[in-house]
Amino acid sequence: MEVILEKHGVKELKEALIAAALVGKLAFVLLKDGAQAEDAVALLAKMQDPAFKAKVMAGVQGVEMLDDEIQDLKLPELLEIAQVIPELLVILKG
Ligand SMILES: [Ca+2]
Repeated sequence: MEVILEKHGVKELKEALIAAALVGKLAFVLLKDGAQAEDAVALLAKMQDPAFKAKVMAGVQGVEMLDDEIQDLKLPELLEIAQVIPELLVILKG
């Protein structure tokens, strides 16, 4: 049972990393020329994108589990989390 919970925590952490990359990338793109009213419009428009919204919500929903998970990370879990890095790079470069 504990193993299942830890696996779940790893999944939440990966989802949170993806959500942070998506939101961070969007904020960077929108705010690099300063904050304008249309940035808020663009953000709202982006939240209408079901794939974007689903990933951000998945990351946000698990965030309360992350404290315990980060304090309890083991090497196999780190390796599993590292598998998310290529997806993060695609988001950040895209
Ligand atoms: Ca802007």
